[in-house]
Amino acid sequence: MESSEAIRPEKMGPLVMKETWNTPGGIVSWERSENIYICRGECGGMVIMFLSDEIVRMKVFRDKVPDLTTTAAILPECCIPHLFPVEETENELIFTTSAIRLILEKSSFLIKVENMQGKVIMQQNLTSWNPRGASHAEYDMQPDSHFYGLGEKASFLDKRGERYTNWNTDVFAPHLPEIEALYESIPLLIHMHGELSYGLFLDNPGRSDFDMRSHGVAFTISCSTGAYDIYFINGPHIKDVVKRYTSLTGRIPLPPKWAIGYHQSRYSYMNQQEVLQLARTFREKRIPCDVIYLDIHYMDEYRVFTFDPVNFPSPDKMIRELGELGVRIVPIVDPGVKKDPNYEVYKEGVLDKHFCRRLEGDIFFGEVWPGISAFPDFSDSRTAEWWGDLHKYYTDLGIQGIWNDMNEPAVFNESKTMDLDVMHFNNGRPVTHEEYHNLYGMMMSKATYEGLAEHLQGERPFVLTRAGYAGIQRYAAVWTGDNRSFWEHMAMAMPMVLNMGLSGLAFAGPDIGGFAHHTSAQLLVRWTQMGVFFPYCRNHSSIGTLRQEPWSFGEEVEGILREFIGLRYRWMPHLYNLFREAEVSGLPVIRPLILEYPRDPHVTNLCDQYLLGENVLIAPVYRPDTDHRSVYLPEGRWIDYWDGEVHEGGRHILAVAPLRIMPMYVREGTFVAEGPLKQYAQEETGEMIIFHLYGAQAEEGFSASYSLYEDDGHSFSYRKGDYSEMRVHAEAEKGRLMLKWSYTMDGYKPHRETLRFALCYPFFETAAVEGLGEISIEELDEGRAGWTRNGKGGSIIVQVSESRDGGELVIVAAQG
Ligand code: MIG
Repeated sequence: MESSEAIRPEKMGPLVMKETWNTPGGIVSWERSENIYICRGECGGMVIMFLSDEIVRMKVFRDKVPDLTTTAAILPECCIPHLFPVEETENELIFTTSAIRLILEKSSFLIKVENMQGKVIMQQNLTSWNPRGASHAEYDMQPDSHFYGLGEKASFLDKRGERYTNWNTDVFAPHLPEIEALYESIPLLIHMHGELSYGLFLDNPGRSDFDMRSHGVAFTISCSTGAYDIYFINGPHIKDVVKRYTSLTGRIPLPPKWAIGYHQSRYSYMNQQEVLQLARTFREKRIPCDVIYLDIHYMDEYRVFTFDPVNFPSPDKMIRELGELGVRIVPIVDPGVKKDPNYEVYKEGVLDKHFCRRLEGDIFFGEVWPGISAFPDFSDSRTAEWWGDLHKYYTDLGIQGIWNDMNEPAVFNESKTMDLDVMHFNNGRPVTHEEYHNLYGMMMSKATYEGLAEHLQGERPFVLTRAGYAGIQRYAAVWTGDNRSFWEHMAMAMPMVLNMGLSGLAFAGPDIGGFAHHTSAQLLVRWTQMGVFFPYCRNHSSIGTLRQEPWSFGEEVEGILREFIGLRYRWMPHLYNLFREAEVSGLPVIRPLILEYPRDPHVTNLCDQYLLGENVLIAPVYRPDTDHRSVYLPEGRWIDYWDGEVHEGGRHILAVAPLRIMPMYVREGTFVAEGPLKQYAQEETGEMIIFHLYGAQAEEGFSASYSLYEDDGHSFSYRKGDYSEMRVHAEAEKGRLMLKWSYTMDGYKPHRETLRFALCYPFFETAAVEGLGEISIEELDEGRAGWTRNGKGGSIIVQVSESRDGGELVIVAAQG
């Protein structure tokens, strides 16, 4: 006799069911509950929350009771709904803030956001979901639409015509123009059309898609699981969007200075002697360097929180010796914990239930470097604390920085990651890995950052991560993973890191020189020239590739690299200032021109040059055997950093760029604060500051300003007010240039007796400086007050004694 198995459905042939997409239908009722508007449709509905005049959260719900939770991307203190007037008409609900009007069409849930002039900023046409839990919305796109953001994506700056998936993925050597998913997922899209820009942030850590390619007059955003929880972020400028997005998801903490120095890495420096020798070579050759990375070979058979007893027998001694040279190490820590009952971390993890499990309770095992491994469930604060605490092992050794890799998480299997049905316990709100995936890496880095902070007792930690989700900037710097030593990848690093900057990731950079494949002398030179003006600056290369330390290609190359790495160190005060700005405002350290010149049609997709801060334009050479390149200068007058030639902007110029030169331009009337050349960021050689002023004039109408932030560079005491801020202002009138400076904050006392001002390539000749004598450069170097002509480009240097009361001086131009 047969059993019921005889009639199992599969035997009847494939079951084809039409998958219908649901929409909420028309609004049947709406209510306000504690400043939250709940609009119910025929099925499901939408919650509308105004987080400010400029930020609106719109979350679609399918059940009766809307779920208002957010992911860890959103700062809880920013998710407070505010009350704004709403007006109901026959067809619409109209919400009004001081900046926007949100119009919800009652028959369809169509949403329009207008500015106060009645111009449509955004239109969301169709919100729908299918029975399997995917959601989807469609938005208007204009003929002049341009798209930015989306974090770490390959290809050009403007994402119009592209389609991307957000699903953190470890693909080896993946930087290809067509790749849709990389290691990081930042579901923030910035849409600029005409004079308007806005951002859409989809807070969904499962798989999502942004398609600006397939629909002609519309773009779509969809996700395959979880909630359609979207934030409208108003502009009108991209800058406003970036500031507001980072007010919602957080900004980078000011890194310790050493973390923004030059870093050297390789997969792997194999033993203690090699690491020490490397550090000594940097010092002997006088090439500045702050950090050496330890890749996976430092561990005992890839067990995290161990050192290999043979190749690294005395890490404490090594770290002490490195410390004397001013070099730190940053070891790699992957999430995979080796399955080995004799290994304390594993044992503890199993006994205390820290590893990701299936619903039924069995631990998920996957293969990574250490062999079969288990993966901590960072979604649970209890586990995150445990993991953070384990870092005491490193901090006790004097380590202050950790490198998180493989935290997508990467697993050596078909899907390249954890099985989708593995659970994350999420402090009592369990979700599947499918719904949680993109948060895994960020929660690892969060646990790491918080653990380090705890054990470093007031020192700023540094975490570098490969994977991340929106908000990762609060915990870690991000590098772009396994690029290759291709010129194309060097060029692609620019739009990639620029868009990362627009997506909140102000502290980012690629592997300089390229990771996989073999670098060449020229590629290393050009890439380093570009890289020393990127926020994160690390040379890293893969096992089995040509060596790519700065001295690997003979003396000429070494000399150029020394010069450029040195330049990063001399510009450290300015760079640090920009990091502080990123912490305070969310604006990126390096910027695409479109951020500063949003009305210039030439720069909508310009990404083979970039701005450091607002006013320094960097134009790297990114092709072999090339000694000229075209550079676009936006409006204004620009001064060639190398020879002082003045160029009128708003046009293209042809820059001459032999190997030792990377074209750089400073906008007229710009201050750049420089310090002394140091071999490592905190070298005790004083805190001399030279304010360089480019293209000063002595004619009425000229003025320039700058503000310099300073603190001890390594502790958190700046958060209690131990920092200083100096305002510098230059203003001209009839043949005289007045310089004024004053401390607007003086909670930190820099170690210096004098201050210097250097007028670089001024438009006038100096006859005198009131109250100061003309002396020699040697006398200036001895610390005397006075001024001197430096020769080059007619620049002059003025030195005064430092005073907490500030001061002023007058530079008198020669007649005629
Ligand atoms: O290639 O730890 O992206 O920087 O050197 C697989 C070894 C594992 C990938 C990282 C790379 C690192 C390497 N890791």
